[in-house]
Amino acid sequence: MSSNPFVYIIGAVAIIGAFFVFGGSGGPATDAVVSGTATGSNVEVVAGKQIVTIAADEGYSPGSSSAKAGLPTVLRFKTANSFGCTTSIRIPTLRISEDLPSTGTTDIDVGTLAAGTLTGTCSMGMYKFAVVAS
Ligand SMILES: [Cu+2]
Repeated sequence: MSSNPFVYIIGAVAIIGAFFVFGGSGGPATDAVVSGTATGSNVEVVAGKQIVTIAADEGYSPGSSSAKAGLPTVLRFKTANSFGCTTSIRIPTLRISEDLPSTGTTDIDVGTLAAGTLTGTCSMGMYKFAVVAS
């Protein structure tokens, strides 16, 4: 028996909850969707949260992303019929170890991004990705 539907429900509730917290306060310009401002094209800021989208298949694409330091950030991994070891994410400095579905979207919360380079790898340490924050 799979617990996956339950996980999706929890995820959906969390996303909706975050929407209320960040989107429902009637706050200032932080609610705006800002794309491509001093960040890479795979990086966007939605309601104050920075989202770095990385495709995992045969390696990670893009291998290096440019982001802004000081923003709460999630790495959004996308897989589409991916079966290699790239579906197993390791970010040693944050003690993150997470498996991706072979097809789907997985957000990994990396907290508020510090200036510098955040590096992750596949489970074997063979493929790498980096988020360079400044
Ligand atoms: Cu590998």
